[in-house]
Amino acid sequence: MVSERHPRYRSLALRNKLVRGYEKGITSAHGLIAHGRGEAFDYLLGEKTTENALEATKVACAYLLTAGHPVISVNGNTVALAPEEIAEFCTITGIPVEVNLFHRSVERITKIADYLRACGVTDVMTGLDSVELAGVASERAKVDKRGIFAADVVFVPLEDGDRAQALTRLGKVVLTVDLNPISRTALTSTVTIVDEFTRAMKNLVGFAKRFQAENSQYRLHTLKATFNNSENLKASYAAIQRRLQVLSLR
Ligand code: PTJ
Repeated sequence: MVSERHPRYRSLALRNKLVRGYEKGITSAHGLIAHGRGEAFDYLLGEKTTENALEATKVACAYLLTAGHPVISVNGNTVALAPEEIAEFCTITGIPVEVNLFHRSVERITKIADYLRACGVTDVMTGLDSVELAGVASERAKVDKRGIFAADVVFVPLEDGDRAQALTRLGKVVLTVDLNPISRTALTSTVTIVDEFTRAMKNLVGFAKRFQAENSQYRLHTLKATFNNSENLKASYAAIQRRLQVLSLR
């Protein structure tokens, strides 16, 4: 156990979640490495949610709440990091989850689906009855007929660039969370939330509650219509630049 007084408590606690996920057979060994890449970018961003990330989260929420057939695609990292937040978001919005893995195995898919159900997610698709997406050179091409295949809006946090591109080519709205603002996923998605996944999920839950209380379709459509992903990404590059500049002048 890590003491809450440790200056790196939050970061160490997230690592523990992933290691526990790995021990349970939920997270892949590769997922631990992927988290390290994310951490490096989070350091550069100051380990806090930027204004532009919050704006992107708001817009992603607007897309999910106004979609005809939305779906949340989860993997071994996202489920280990924020199962309660995923469950809360699904309960509030009624949006289903699809387990879709890069390092795909039926054993891991089953473990993740069971774990999500135990955490309170009622509608979990496994993609075991799958169809293949064209143009994806990985196991992530195998998607559920009722889920990602049929969806108009897909929320795919911690995605690989190949499939983000393929989903966009298929005309789907792609929403992602990625701490690396220059990844192919970040560059090709409709909305890229450059933020740490657990922080982004908490904010997404907050916005879903607020928007449902407001009940304004006009506000949601305006948020979508006025958002520009490349401008938002530029704000992330600027945030990193500013932070390095401040540090270099100390
Ligand atoms: O569970 P599986 O088999 O589906 O595998 C999941 C991983 C994440 C291993 C797989 O999708 C993968 O290899 O992803 P990539 O291509 O490494 O991309 C993951 C992206 O997420 C990278 O750009 C990381 O910087 C970013 N990332 C990692 N951890 C976080 C993150 N972004 C936000 N929050 C994090 N906690």
